[in-house]
Amino acid sequence: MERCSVKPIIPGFAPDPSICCIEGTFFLVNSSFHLFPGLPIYSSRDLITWKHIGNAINRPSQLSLKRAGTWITTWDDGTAMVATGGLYAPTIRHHRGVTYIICTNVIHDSAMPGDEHSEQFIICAQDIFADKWSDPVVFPFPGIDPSLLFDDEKVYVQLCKTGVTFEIFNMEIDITRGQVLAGPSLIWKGWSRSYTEGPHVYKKDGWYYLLCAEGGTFQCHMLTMARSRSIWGPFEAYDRNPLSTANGTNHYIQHTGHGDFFQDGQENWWVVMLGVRKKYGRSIMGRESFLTSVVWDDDGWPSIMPILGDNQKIKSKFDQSRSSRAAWVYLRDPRLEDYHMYSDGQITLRASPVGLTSSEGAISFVGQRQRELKGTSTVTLINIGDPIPMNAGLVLYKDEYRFWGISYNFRNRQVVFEGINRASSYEMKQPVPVSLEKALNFKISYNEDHVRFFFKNSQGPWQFVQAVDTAVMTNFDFTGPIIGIFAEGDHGEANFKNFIIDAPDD
Ligand code: 6LW
Repeated sequence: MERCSVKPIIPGFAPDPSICCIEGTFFLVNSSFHLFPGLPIYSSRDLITWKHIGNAINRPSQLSLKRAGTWITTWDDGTAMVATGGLYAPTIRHHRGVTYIICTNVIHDSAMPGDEHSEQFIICAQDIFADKWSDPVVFPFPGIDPSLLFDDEKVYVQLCKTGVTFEIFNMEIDITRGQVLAGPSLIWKGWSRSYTEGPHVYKKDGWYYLLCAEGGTFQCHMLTMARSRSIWGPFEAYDRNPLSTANGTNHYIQHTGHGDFFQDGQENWWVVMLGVRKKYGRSIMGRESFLTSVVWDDDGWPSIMPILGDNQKIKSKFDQSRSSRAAWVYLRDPRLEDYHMYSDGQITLRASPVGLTSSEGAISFVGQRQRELKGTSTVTLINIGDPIPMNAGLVLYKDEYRFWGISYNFRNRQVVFEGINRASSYEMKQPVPVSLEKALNFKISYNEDHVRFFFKNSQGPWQFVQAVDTAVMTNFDFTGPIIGIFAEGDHGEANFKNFIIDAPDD
């Protein structure tokens, strides 16, 4: 296996990237599924240093993620795919001074598994740094992955119609009202005809180039291309497809696919795409965003430079300001009045009657994306004297079926490790009695192989409670790890301080 230093430009839970360049600054957006705020926006001026500057869905009034639940599909070979509803595969584009994002809200009914439907929506911003995005203009279409093309005076949307097959449709819309003016019409079934999705169209030298992801978002993932003289087709497939895939290689970066081309203002073409860092079958960070260059040949078709690592010229530096307001995430539709974040770093959570296994309801949970493959996260739980019916602690959370946490049960005076992965039949609970204290410290320490859970009293050394092999944390999934604090119980408030995420391992 190739071990190399290649790094994603956006590490940790950053799938389905889309990018646009506005006056020399690049803006990248990712899917965010069940997280609020949703649709994180990252910016860079040099394609090397990236910073999380905001989130396009940042007011609960914009849309509801109440039904962004998770569902599990078990394949014939026994492996499980874990899919989560919510915000899928946004596209970002800039036109005549306005920045647009088009996206899908996948609504999953946990009461009726398999019953998903989707709402397409468009939001816009005049000043992307101001983090003020409009309310969504919603339009119905049974699919995912919408993209936008501004073509002279017309605006086209390309989307993937889901169902038994995944195929690409095009329609003309009125962008201000979301009204369909022409179409939708089928324009391409795909090169492999397997999960043809993630379409984006680029106009170049009189051609409409249609970039798609195919093969499904896991090991068979790829990027393919077709072109046509008309946006309505017929599209001719490139005879050297796929443009890019990691399938069949032993590279560290696997599952590469779903991507977006862009130019840097100096005639260079690039592609940003998703991939995972995979070691011995584990990809603990979920799908992340990678960058590589694109070269057009004399026949007018592009080649994508491989993301290999050792000879990678592209450097990347991710600047995650942990204290920035943009970095904090909650689950689905949070009750923001239940959280108090003080300027000295103290965080108070009102306990929610529903806990981490719930796919609905406002769960008291707040955290940030894990950005480092190897590190330590710690927090101190204070004022723990009273035996109230509450459990509060530190957790590595992916979704309601998969999390691993260490917490304090106020009523039983126990520290409890709890880990579940219901997609892999893994469930473990380990209580440890503790003497009455005023404060407890929790620690999660991680690398690509193992995650370890510790606690300590105000004095004394860290006490090891449990180690989890990351193999039991990995599934074929859409989301990525969040390190968070939570409080579950009938009533009460949990007070935390010194929440430190992704510190270097000690
Ligand atoms: C997304 C699809 C995909 O809608 O995964 O990798 C889906 N590609 O295009 C969820 O992220």
